[in-house]
Amino acid sequence: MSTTTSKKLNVKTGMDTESIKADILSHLRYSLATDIETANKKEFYKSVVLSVMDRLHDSWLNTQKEYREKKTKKIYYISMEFLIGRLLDNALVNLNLEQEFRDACKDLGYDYEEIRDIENDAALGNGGLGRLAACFLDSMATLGLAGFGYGIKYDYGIFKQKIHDGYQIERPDDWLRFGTPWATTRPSVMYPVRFYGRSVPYTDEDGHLRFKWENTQHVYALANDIPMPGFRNGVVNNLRLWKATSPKSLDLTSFNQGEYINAVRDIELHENISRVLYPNDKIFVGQELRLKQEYFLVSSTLQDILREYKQQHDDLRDLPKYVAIQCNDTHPNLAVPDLMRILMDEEGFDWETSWDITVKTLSYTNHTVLPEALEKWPVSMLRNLLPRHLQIIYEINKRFINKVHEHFGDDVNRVRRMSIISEGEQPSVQMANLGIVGTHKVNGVAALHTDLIKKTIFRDFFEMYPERFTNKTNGITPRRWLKQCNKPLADLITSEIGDSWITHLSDLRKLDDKVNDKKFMKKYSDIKQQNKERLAAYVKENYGFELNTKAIFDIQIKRIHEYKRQLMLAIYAAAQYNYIKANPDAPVVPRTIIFAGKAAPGYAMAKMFIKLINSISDKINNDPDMEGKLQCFFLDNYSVTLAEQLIPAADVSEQISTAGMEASGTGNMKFALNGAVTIGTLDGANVEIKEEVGDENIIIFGLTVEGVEELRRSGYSSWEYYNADKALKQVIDQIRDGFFEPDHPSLFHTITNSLLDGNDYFLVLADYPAYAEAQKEVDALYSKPDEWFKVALYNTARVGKFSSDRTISDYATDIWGCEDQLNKGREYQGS
Ligand code: CRA
Repeated sequence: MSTTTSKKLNVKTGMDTESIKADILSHLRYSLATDIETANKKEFYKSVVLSVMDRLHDSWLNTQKEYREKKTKKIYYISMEFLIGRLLDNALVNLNLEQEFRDACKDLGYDYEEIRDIENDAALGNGGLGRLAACFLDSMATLGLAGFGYGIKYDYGIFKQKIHDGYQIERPDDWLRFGTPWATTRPSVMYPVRFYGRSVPYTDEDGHLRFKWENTQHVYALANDIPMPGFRNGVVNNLRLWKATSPKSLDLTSFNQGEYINAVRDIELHENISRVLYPNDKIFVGQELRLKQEYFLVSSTLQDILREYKQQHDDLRDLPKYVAIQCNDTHPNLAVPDLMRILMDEEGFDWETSWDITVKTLSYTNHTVLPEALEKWPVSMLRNLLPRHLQIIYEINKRFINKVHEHFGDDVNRVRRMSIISEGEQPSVQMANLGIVGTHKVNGVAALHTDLIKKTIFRDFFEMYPERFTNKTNGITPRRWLKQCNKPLADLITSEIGDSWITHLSDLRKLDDKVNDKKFMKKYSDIKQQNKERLAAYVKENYGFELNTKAIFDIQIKRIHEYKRQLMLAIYAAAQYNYIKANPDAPVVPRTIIFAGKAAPGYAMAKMFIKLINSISDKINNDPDMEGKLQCFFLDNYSVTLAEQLIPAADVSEQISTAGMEASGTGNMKFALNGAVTIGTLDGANVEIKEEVGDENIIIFGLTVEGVEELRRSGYSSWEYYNADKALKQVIDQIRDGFFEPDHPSLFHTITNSLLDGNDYFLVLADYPAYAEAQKEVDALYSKPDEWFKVALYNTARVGKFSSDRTISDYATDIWGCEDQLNKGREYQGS
């Protein structure tokens, strides 16, 4: 290498402000053909990111090289969703270059925050499941695991939510309109993904019956890579997102002009596969395009994994030794028949060998017990789209049913329940059953949830394969969810106990001792106040609404769903309104209730909840009697970026699902870490949060899982609860009679009908009295600020267990067989 090139290379990777400035200017000129005088903010942002990328590329390449040379076991996390949000802050935190980039921007005449805010969220997910995948990528890189994400590069992420006249309106999320500088397209990494055709039998040279999948049509999957840096450890892993493109060579010579135009137009059809993320959270809608997306992801990913593998290893029988594949929910579970197909049809292995490799390589995570979420693909659809896979699934099922007979004897009902193919009017493939049979580990996402799947939806399977089931309680990355989103708190903590907590979150326990340190506690509470004011400024600027920063900030942010019971908090808000109206002179602890969340576009009831919340909010916020006492506000277009603003400002975290329905929750962990007090049911990971923070530091109310069962068994009647609680009855009557929507008094009948005549499946009325009592506890505690902030600090100090670093270490040890990688000293140990 000549000295001039190496000098140039050095400039590109310099870690000081001056070389960063030089690179930003150079990218403006040589990558974007503009200059500092004429560039707009978007262009400036782009050249900032390109300069960050320059500083990632060496580590990115070196990390991959090291994995190759050392033949490190690789972990592939396949997911239809990666809700990664913005990447700039995250990259700079992990590279330890925040200050340098801040200064560089400033010197060049830009405010870093303004530039950061140019970035669109990469919102390639619906909620918890997708955000979990993003936290896992951060943790895998930080722990130095060779962990790779595989997903789809949707042109449109989760829709943008607008509120018009109180109603949700969906708008396309055109996040790639100006491209994204984070993704590198790799023309050399492209695979055909086949569909349709038929399975053709033939006899091979050894006289064995084999099958070929013929007459298929195909699209191409093109790799786009996004770097995933670990926290200050030089590791950069990869998130590979596939984009659908049409077949390379259309033979245009044979076309007349009309055919030519049509052929070009068909390109659109092929590319539709990666066009848009399905916006449904926990509801299975059996659309063919979605099935195509799932197979598109699985097929391209397996081809990529096996190509890589073959470059380094000779014998596919060793696959499970060097490769672990985690399926995020059942969405990628076609990996079971597809890996079988490749091993048998393309690699020539027999069934038993292929099965052994497949089961040992794959594992699957279950994220919900809600029956309507479980994927069941119609056999007819599979037969058309993936005939060879369907044939393999039938064979898997046949062999499995034989085993069930061996294990349980002739128990027809059990066989019916366990069959991968459900018979009936529309026979379908139960993707969860396929996942349990075809993988070596199935995990739930919180202790309670794992117990539940063993006892309920997967009970038969648990009895047959108890060793397959394991719990891996979810976690969140402390880099994004404390260090980045709550810098003042992160800095305070670091100044007291050092910064080892960033990668060893349990070290926050050292803060336990600070509860009696008045000076520290003053700073801790001041930071909460500061964060509330920061949020208030944002709301003022964007909505013209003034939040009362002296009030309790009581926040519920998550997808809108009946089981999450946003309705219960809305009823509480209305009941408070009524109370204040009736008792104008009574002292009240001021409260500001904040909601945010999207409803699936086809989920009418959830959309009605949004309208109701907005109607109640209007009533409250426009009544002068509420001033200084009560506010209620729905923030539109909930996103990762909005969560980063809301969570640090919360006093109260609402985690109020019907017990047994929220598999884990991860927002609950983020709030607790940032010092909000949880009001919640004994559901999902709330149970474990309570164990960690202590009973006195969390406000638990309502029915337990057993209580719910018992109540349903003994005959629940929501009318009884309605008649028994005056305040509750008053609110329900108001909702029903048009008090909140006088121009359209019957608007909310679907809601009140479901609560009363529909007998309130989610037990809102049953839990309401206990909830209202719990809210009184919140008021009482908040009235004693010293007590309140002690409780808050115990939350911050004691939720170390919920670091996704811990979750990933558990996966590495119990599922992926790569615990040796955890101890390679690649971890940041604190400065
Ligand atoms: N909606 C669960 O409901 C859980 C996440 C991540 C969910 C949450 O309680 O925290 O997964 N389930 O494990 C899901 O998506 C398909 O099921 C979720 O995000």
